[in-house]
Amino acid sequence: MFNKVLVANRGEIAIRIMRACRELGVRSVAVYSDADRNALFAKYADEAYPIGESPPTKSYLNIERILDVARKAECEAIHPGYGFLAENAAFARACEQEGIVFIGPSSHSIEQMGSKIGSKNIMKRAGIPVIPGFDEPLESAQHARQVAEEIGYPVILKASAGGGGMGMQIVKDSSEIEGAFERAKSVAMSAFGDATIFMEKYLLEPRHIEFQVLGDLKGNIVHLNERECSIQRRHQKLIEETPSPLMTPELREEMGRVAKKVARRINYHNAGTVEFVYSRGNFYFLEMNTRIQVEHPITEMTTGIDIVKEQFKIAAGEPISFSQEDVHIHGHAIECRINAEDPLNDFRPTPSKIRRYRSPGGPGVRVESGVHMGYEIPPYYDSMISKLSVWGRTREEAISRMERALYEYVIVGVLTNIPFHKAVMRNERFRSGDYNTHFIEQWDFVPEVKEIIRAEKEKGDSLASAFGLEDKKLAAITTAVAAYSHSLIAGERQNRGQR
Ligand code: MV4
Repeated sequence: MFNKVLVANRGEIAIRIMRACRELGVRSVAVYSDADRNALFAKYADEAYPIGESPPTKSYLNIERILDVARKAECEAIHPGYGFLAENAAFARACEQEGIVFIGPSSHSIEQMGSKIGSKNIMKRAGIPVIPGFDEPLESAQHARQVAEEIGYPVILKASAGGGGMGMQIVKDSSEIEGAFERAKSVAMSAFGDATIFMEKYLLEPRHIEFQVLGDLKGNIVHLNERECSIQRRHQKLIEETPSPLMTPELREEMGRVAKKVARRINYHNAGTVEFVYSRGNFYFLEMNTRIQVEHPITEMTTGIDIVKEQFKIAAGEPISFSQEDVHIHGHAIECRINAEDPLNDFRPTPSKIRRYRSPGGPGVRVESGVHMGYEIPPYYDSMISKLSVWGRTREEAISRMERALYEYVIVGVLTNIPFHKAVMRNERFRSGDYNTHFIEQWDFVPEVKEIIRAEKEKGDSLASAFGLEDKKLAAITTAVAAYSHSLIAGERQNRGQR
């Protein structure tokens, strides 16, 4: 096992990785930007080094600065977390060339899965079900029009260098195809520096099901079951759960087999996620994420496997210590991403200072967070405050436990999406398990969120209101003390004046 590992990330995932380090007896090294100089993760690490100014391009995306710290601190390995450089093949290659272990797959695997056209053609040739479409670059709007006629509307345009849905254009009929083609290309170029786009049949009522896989350096591959990730907004996941409400043992066995076939086809090692779209009884390979994912805790809660520690062990050359038969699902887990954003204002980010903070606890509750009381949420990075995950023996218990945990979550001073999560947990469609990726866009949630916020204020329907009450009393006392002391001072001045 490594002696010292550099964690090339920040916030909650940096702490999560450092927790695995601490349990494995591995020393952790943090790198932090100017905005994160007082952040919790930098304090948690055994060593912490500044790597530049707050904007990610000047810090967390600066490959040279990060490798420089790794050399100076004599780190044997680097864990990239997710986002930032986690799926950057050049970074993985730079680590390989430096003789520093990149805790993740080979740079070749990252490259292969980084091209959506490329990965789709690799999997198609391996007999893996892929979404019907035209899996070559679209040359012009005219070419797109002709291909769409062949595929049949609705179609979807996607960036080959993309992922996560950015720049996707759903096209309902031929009147929209030229505009959609131009928009898709310009977003692909601006977001990924590569304007290559392709086209697929748009699958109706899609559900986003992903399988966690682990591969070691000896070629062993296991999957750790699925996660349902269909509750997204503008391709930002908000709530994930496992097992998926749509899953049957037979379907899980079949999708799990295909997920392992995908990983094996590219000799994948370390943790990865095979994404599928499920639509009307069929599932299709979508893409493979070559990193640990935000939502990994719910898989850990239902399987008992520490995925981050497995990443360290695999990268250190150890074989996976369990077989597929050893992987069982126990109970049900749900994750809510707690973000500093305003659900009543189109989820716009609301970075500010946390004045009161108390995270929920009790049976079956796990909070991964990088914040603390008094923490100023910087505007430079994503708006995530924490991930609240709960476990229950059944889905119903997990939902009621999530409602209880959301009631307990105290974050005063920052507008968060907690009231939105409370509304989802009460939503009949969600509770039935019969939802798809259009769930949020098809639901007018604002009135329900407003009612929840009103009830919190008026009926104290959240622990935060108790703190708020205390704040009000505190404010009243402070005002009274201030008034009293002013009167004393005024009195003294008057006495002095009379003498
Ligand atoms: C699709 C799809 C339906 N049909 N492709 C691609 C990126 C991934 N994160 C989501 N993607 C999808 N690709 C075809 N041919 C549905 C999704 C999809 C989705 C699409 C629009 C809005 C939200 C979505 C959430 C999950 C999956």
